[in-house]
Amino acid sequence: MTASQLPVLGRGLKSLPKAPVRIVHLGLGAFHRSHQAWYTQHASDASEWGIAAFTGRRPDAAVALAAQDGLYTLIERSDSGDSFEVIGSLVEAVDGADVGRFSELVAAPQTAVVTLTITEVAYGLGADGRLDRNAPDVAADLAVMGEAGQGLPTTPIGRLVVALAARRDAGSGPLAVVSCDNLADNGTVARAAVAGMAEAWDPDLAAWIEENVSFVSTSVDRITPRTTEADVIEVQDGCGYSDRSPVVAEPFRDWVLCGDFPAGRPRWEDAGAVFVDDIEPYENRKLWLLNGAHSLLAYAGQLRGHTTVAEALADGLCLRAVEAFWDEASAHLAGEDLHIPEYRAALLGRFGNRRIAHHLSQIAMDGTTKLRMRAVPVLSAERALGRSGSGSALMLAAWVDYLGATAEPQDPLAADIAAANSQDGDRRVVSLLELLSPELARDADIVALVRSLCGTFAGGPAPATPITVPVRPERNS
Ligand code: CS2
Repeated sequence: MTASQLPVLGRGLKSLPKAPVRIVHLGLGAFHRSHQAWYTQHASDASEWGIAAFTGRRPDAAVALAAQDGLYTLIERSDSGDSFEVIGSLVEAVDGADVGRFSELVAAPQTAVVTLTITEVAYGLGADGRLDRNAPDVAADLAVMGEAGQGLPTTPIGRLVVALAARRDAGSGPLAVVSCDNLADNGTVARAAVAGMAEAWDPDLAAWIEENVSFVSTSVDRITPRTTEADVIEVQDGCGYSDRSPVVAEPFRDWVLCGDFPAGRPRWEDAGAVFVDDIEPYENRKLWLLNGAHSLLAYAGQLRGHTTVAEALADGLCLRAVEAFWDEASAHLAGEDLHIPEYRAALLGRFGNRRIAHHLSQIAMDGTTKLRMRAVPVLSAERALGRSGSGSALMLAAWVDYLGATAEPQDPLAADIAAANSQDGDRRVVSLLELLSPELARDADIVALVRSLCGTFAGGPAPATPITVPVRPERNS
């Protein structure tokens, strides 16, 4: 049978009963589908909790999924083989530009939870932790929303604020907003972003949000590389149907949540999610050890000519850099429950899974936002104890070198990076560090340390080619 003769997933094939929409998601990408949608499907009350998911920048993912009635195959890829599962918790997939439908669903009384995977940069916060109202996209949204509330915003936070206004107007009562982006204290960050936009638009709405919206903090984890054409073909061959939107993920998954759900939630704990009172240690463990090592490998690995996480980890120089950074970070992770040695050992196994082609170029994006959370806190903590912080400084040096070798890095501060890059020597390093932390950039010892570490990853085992930057995917992995 040729591919075009195969039955298509969702068109009468494997139809699953549809749960009512009670969760609205913003940021329909691979990670949402491998993580929150998986947890929702595996909750014991899954039949009561359907997800309506909206894309962020482009409609493509919604169009492809809608054509399959929201169904898709999750390929769970371990280092010994693949297994397949059809996920049916997405009951509606919609273009994010359809702010009307988004508002209608957020305003519906049965909706209890709004989840977000909108990327770290979409929270639009300045260095002071408050919404930067002068950022061009935020200012454009505020202008278009206007006092009469007529226009349609384009930023995720603008869309959420408009939808929350619709919920207030409908009298549908409280609900929970759950950030699933890799940010420290992401619930507080989401609250600050939403409150900042609401205050600028409609102070009464800001007061309503304060009273009625619970911002839940979470630490999310599941390595989800971008789907390739080979994955589509693998599903055809292995499952005997056509699925244009499979998603690939490692077997490991983790979800730690902290906060209230005033209108209820699925029993995600049945699927392994953990609810805690103090999330910070878990967040830091994940952000520093997993994401920190990822960023280090992304910059160092590409400078050494590698393409994927597994390739970079197999390079002794990169591995030693990761271990040195982990030693520093671990010194600031307290608590027996964190099981740091086991966590580190498990990470080496996860990163080393060669069947997962997790591209370094994808992780390298948005370095200014990511390094502020992945490298700066560890370096600052080391300095506060009077230590050099060379392990974290090496991550910054790799980033500085990567920016010197990359024509057009994807970053919200790309223009500032270009301006900094036009300078030389210490001046260049200071200007780049200022984008991460003005305080660190003022410390002459740190500048000298970072500068002395530049060049560490020059001349790799693979020939150095100019580093290229891919098109930005719809949220991340
Ligand atoms: C990665 C994460 O792209 C990145 O910045 O570090 O997306 C990482 O793969 C996930 O957080 C894993 O849970």
